[in-house]
Amino acid sequence: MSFHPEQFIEVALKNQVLRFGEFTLKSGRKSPYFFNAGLLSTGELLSVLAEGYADALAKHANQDDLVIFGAAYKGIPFVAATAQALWREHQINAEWGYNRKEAKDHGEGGMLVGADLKGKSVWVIDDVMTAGTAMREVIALLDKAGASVAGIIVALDRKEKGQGDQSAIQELAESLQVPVLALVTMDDIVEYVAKHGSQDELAQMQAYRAEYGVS
Ligand code: OMP
Repeated sequence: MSFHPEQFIEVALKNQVLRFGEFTLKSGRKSPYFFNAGLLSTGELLSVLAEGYADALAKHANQDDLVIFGAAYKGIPFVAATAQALWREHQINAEWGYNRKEAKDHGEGGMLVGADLKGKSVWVIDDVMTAGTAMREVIALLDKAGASVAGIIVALDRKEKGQGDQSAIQELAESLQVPVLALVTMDDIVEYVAKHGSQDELAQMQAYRAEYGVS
């Protein structure tokens, strides 16, 4: 299956990756839905996601010297699978790497694994963007490693306010002056719920979007 937002939402719901209910987010916001990318835990689901990232990168990234980076922990399998999908589906031989959360003090040591990032311009792959806090930490980490950001790609853009009135994605795209892409957005999910969900779910999603979302 090639990547299609509506089909992906359907598969995500079937596998409990996407759930409706009451969830407290990292930002403290109380959300009527949650996307748990950790449950993309079969070969098929991981392949669908990785091919989605790879298609978007093949379309939007500079394919010469492409370097992709996954932030620990969830970004690690995603970046590895995406590097494979880029090669298999697009014959793009990207370098890839990731960080450790704890520095290794023996062997090769350090916080970074894989591609040497120093002086490189790197695409960051992550699961979800809400207020952008996690992504800002990744950017600081890359900065410390002497790398710059070429672009950012996430599976889900919740299209929520970041530090100001713009969405976190808009803020990052503006401050870094790089493309920030998403495979699926909150609007795709609302559209899906309007077609296939209950009135109650739709009302809760719309109320949440009115409070924290941006148009
Ligand atoms: P921000 O740092 O606020 O952008 O939140 C992004 C992070 O929140 C993700 O990397 C996840 O760890 C987590 N998250 C989800 O996984 N799924 C969601 O639907 C919402 C969140 C969240 O807590 O906002």
